[in-house]
Amino acid sequence: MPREIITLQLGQCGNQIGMEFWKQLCTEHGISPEGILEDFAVEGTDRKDVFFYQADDEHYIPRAVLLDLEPRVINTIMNSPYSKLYNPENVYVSKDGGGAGNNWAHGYEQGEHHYEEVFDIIDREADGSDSLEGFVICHSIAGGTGSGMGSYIIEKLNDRFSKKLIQAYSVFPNQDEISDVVVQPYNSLLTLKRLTQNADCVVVLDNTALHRIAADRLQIENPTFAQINHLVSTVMSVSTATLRYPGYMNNDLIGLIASLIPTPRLHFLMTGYTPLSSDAQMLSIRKTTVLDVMRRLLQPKNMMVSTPVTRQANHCYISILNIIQGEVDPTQVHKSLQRIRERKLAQFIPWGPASIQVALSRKSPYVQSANRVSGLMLANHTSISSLFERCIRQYDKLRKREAFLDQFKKMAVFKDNLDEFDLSREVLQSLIDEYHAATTPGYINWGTQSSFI
Ligand SMILES: Nc1nc2c(ncn2[C@@H]2O[C@H](COP(=O)(O)OP(=O)(O)OP(=O)(O)O)[C@@H](O)[C@H]2O)c(=O)[nH]1
Ligand SMILES: [Mg+2]
Repeated sequence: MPREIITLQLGQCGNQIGMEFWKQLCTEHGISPEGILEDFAVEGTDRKDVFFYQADDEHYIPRAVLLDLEPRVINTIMNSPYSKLYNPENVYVSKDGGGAGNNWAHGYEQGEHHYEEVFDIIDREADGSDSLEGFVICHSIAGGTGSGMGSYIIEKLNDRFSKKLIQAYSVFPNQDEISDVVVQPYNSLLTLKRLTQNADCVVVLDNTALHRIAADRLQIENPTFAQINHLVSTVMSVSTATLRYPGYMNNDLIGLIASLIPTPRLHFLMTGYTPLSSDAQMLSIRKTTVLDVMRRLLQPKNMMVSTPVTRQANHCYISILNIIQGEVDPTQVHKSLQRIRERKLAQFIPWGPASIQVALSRKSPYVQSANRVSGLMLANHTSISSLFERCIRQYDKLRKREAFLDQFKKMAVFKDNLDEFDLSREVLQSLIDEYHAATTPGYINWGTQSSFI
């Protein structure tokens, strides 16, 4: 039985990464930009119906909802070769068209304002699936629409579809560039509260790390969003490969999440991918093995999250899932895992089983790859908390100066007081504390002892 997943893409970033994701999925499943199955793909044993459904005339249509408060990005999609792919009834652009002006509270308020229309679309999509497993949200946490309207929608999804999973692909802002979004820390903090409380799993896509990888590893001097989003769509497509090309394990989202997230709040995942194309040039002169791939996935430089180089605290892995594709001899996997264990290449939590899980995934027969073996690591690592610590530090600085609060006070959420800020800070601080606690054996008693340090 298909376990369908509905994708919601919000704001500029959400729609841009969403568009790349659908392009990639079409290529992998042999679906043309107009949604027609290519002749060479009719015999496929892949599972297209998780992410697509078929219209009366057999066109494949993404289970996707495109939302924005300004028309520019969605217009670009609607003027691209992929314009006929989407169900036009699932494309929603606010009529005022002014965007949320990088203001979380504005986006949140607009979410409330457009609630009926947006949830009509979502309900229709949900009714159209046999066995809906959950929702995937694509957005950035730093702007106004993806963060604010995204927050509102995540809360409502949680209320209305309480038994369905919510997974987010959340883009974190680039810390290396001077941001034009000065209120980024406000927006991020408020969004992170919802991602902590209302999502089941968040795949963190960190623009800081993605830019560094593009610059250092792919030798692209000033990477564009299109180039960065190519990395993002690789992560998104490989992380859903086991759902689309089912094998023995991780065939549904719940299985994937359950194997990575042992405790409910610690659900922010890092990713790593290898080989990147510049590595591939090197690979042409030698043979890649599963061990090479798995070892490389454990190197910080391959991680798509910018945690500090000097590893303070005793940060460690809570869990790891490596999705390996290509020509792999399963006995090599066992040997590689043994080697990694002997050499202590990965430090695990002291309160649970320390193991790297490996999913050998089939991949699209229609996409040629230069590499024999490639791998994506999905990792639950306690050092993700350093991103949240940075967010709180930046927030505190702004808040102390009461900077830019006026534009927030104009919105309903903050009309009477600024409690929502304080509450969000508390939630995020407690998440950080929990990640630190997870590095100690005493974590099993977390939450039961009030004096836990
Ligand atoms: N990786 C990536 N990041 C993006 C992209 N577009 C925007 N961003 C990042 O997203 C953040 C800004 O959020 P946007 O998505 O532009 O904002 P929005 O959700 O449309 O909200 P408003 O425009 O304020 O209504 C910044 O941190 C940008 O660096 C993209 O295509 N790819
Ligand atoms: Mg926008």
